Amino acid sequence: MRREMFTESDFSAEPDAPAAAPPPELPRPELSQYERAAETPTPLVTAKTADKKLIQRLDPMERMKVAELAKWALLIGIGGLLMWLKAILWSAFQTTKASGLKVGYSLIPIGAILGAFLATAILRSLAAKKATQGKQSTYKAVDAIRDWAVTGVVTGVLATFMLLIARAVLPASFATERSAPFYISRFIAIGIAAIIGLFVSRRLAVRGDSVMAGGNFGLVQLLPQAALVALFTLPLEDFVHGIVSGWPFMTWATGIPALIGFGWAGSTLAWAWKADQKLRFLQGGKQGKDSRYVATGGEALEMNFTVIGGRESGKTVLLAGAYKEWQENTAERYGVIVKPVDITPVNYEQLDESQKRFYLDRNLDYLSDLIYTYNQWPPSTQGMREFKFDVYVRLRKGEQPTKVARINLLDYPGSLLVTSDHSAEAHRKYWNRIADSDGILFVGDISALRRGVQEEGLNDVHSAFRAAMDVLIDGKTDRKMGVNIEGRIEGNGKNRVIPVGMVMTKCDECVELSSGLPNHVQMDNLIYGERRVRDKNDVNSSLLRYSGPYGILQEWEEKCRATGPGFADVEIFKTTAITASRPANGPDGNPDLSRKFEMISPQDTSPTNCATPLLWLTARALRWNVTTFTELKRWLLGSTDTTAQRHLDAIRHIEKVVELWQTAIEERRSTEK
Ligand SMILES: Nc1nc2c(ncn2[C@@H]2O[C@H](COP(=O)(O)OP(=O)(O)OP(=O)(O)O)[C@@H](O)[C@H]2O)c(=O)[nH]1
Ligand SMILES: [Mg+2]
Repeated sequence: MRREMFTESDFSAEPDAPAAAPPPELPRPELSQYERAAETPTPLVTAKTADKKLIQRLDPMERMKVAELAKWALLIGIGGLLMWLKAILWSAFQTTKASGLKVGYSLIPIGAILGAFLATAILRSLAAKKATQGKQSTYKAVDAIRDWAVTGVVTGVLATFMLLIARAVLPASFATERSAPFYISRFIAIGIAAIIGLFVSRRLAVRGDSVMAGGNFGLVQLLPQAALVALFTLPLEDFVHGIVSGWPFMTWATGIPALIGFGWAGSTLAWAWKADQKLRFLQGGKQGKDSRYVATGGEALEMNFTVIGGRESGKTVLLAGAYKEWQENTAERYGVIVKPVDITPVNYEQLDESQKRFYLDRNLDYLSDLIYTYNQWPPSTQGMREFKFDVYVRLRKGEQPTKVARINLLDYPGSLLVTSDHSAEAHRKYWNRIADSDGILFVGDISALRRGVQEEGLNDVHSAFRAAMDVLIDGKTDRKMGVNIEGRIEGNGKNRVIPVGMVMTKCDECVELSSGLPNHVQMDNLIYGERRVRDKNDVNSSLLRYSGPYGILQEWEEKCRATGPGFADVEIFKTTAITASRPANGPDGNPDLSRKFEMISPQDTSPTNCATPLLWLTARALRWNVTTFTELKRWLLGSTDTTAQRHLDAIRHIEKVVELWQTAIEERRSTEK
């Protein structure tokens, strides 16, 4: 079935589709050797089971939750300090006659904060539809309070100064408490200050979409809002004044929590900022390039993924299968859209054959057509090539999808890992790339495992897996992989989590021939492999190590616990690029189970689960790589909607889609059969 070579004419001419012969009745395979092990395998310490403290330290999304609390603490601290300030001013003004009035001045900011709150609430409810037209408002309470506080403090400070100046220059009658000129002058002073206060808060709020701005509605809102703030400030000020002077201990009750709040918020921010700096360094800084990092804020995060697998393990076909699944829009239905970046130049037709070949090799459209329309396997990969995809997420119906990630995915000849006929330069490039990966897919060829072929390369592939683990965590390895692997300046060590997916390819070969259903027992037994007691010298050791791909994940998890982040973020995927297949015929002309399986016919050929590992990796790598504090100003003054929140929602959304998608595939498969 496999045709090593193909020519351009394969595409112009109609392919001669093989007649879809019904698969012959085959004897049930002898499965006893694969019967499921009685013992449950030793569970790994994964991101799901790891200590909560570890996760909090390493998961930027968890850090962000803590940081949001810090934002509250900061705001409450500022509020408390203002009240305290009032007490200090109170005693300072005790000696003067008009103490009540002056104390009132010291409360203007608090009155203005409450005034801004009421003004926004009233205007928003009056014109809510207009203000939020077309966009969902998801401002967080903490950001709204921050905006009111900014308006209130600026308004209060300005108004206080204006009133003090007015008192000095205007006739004494002005200062008579609760007289008409008193109210009018205060209204004017606070009104003007509120316009400036609102304007300042709008300018400070990143991208101008804070609660105060109200989108296009902003300018219209400014004047009535300022008038309302001025109107509300006086009674609210009196109200707070009443509380504070009625209960003098309130000054302490606000002062002490304010200081505690500031202290806690400060140290939390420093902790999170430091963790983010380390992450940022590991994302790109390690190789001296500072460009490939992202702080949450709507820009797509550029990530490097690398597939590690031996010769003919199914790396390229897996990608073509993933592309096919994306094309069929299974993902679009769930709001995740993957768009390959097409690098084909406009003058493609004028290129010579070898140049054309270069671009065709990098075109997933072409590779997937080859399999799904023309029933041919792609030729084995000759050189390193990078496929680029953009991942978009649409969180709500009718909304423009947001680009959340650019994925650079490296495909290369598997022979690079098992033979020495590649240049030292190719090896060097490859290992540097491993060191610079944000996520890894180990490829396990279930066909080779099923047929029990110890392909010459299997040990070399395992060595390559192990060398990659060393390089990712420690930045160096003692293994010679055809080249002395240069260490990075620093491995990810305990500071960054690298998600690893174990992708089992060619799972169509584990099938119950009589029913045509996938044989999961057989698959699982191949994935776990032989059981071995971990430490033969320790008779008490009941820990089991497995010889199959699961054993590799056990080693990765051990490595993560020894010198890495403390747990492994791993997942196993069972995939097939063709779903329906049958064993190749033996010399006697009958299907021979000890051989590789072949495609049946184009109309029956479709991938199953090929896209999920990549989507999973995208969600997980996004999760471990977003940073909050590289842009402190944005975090403090930006609205959560456009910055972190959108990114975080996207991560959760993709994670959910991976789950849904896998269930949908299972369901589709069971109804088809
Ligand atoms: N039955 C079955 N066979 C598959 C599947 N995927 C790949 N194969 C077989 O495995 C062969 C190798 O697949 P590739 O994707 O080219 O393998 P690769 O890992 O990219 O190999 P190199 O490029 O040489 O490193 C194909 O030619 C098929 O014969 C699958 O899903 N099912
Ligand atoms: Mg390949």
